Amino acid sequence: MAKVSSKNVVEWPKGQLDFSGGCVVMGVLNVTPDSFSDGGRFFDTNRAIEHGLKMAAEGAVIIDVGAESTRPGSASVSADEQIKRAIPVIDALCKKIDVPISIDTYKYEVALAALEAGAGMINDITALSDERMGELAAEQQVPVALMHMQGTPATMQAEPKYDDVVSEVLEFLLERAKRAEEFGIERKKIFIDPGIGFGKTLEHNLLLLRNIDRFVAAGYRVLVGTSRKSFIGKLTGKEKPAERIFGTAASVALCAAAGVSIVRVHDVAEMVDVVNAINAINPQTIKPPR
Ligand code: HH2
Repeated sequence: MAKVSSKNVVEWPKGQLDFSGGCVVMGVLNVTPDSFSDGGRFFDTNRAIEHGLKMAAEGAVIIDVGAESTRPGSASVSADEQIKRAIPVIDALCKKIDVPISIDTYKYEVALAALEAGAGMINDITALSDERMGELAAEQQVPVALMHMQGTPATMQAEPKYDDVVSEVLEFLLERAKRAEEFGIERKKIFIDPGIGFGKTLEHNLLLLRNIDRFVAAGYRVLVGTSRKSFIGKLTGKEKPAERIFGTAASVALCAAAGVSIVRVHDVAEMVDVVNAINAINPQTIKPPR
């Protein structure tokens, strides 16, 4: 069994995450009409709440609520509309379960409303491009996920270019993580995320995953979202996102074995099995942040 160390438990006023057993699962809850893999399925508030409860029962230790699709080519959704979609769901889930709720947004007003409704984490795909997000997370002592993206969702897949994708993405994330610490966010509450599929070709995604140990060794905890993404479709020939579960499982296993702390997934029950198995086989990979 893995050694239990208090360094492996992250606690804050609204939640706790325990990494002493290894990698943990974040369940994706898209309260959107148009997300790439499950658009429309959980747009209805009651259905979204039910799905959040189901994912928690299946072993998700964080639920990531998003109210704007950021799939390639998508347009941005106003803060008012995101609030209208996400807040009733967050409010209900916080009353029913202890699992921390993360808000997937880069809009300050949405993050603020979500935290007021009980959310306990901010997942920002623009890695605190709005400085108020950093101040908010520091003030409320909540964890943050900082993701790398080249361009914006509307244009990011047009022609992604890097000289050295791994070094450039890592350098960007370390710079943003340092900035987050300067805002007053504790290092143990910062998760860096290479942003699989966000301004990346198939080869870029493969290089990032092949070198995910470099991110793990960089001094911060790592979060990775590969679930059902189009690169899995390209590798497996599976057109429909819902058919990409085994391909997703392969990438989740690789991440968990490399010491990634959180995997962000749609298929919670299946990926909990994957990480539990890998955590048992590979307990030595658990590395608290320096
Ligand atoms: N991927 C998506 C959305 N948010 N956040 C982080 N930190 N990392 C990711 O890889 C990530 C993310 C895209 O997936 P999904 O939410 O299912 O799709 P959509 O953006 O179409 O709603």
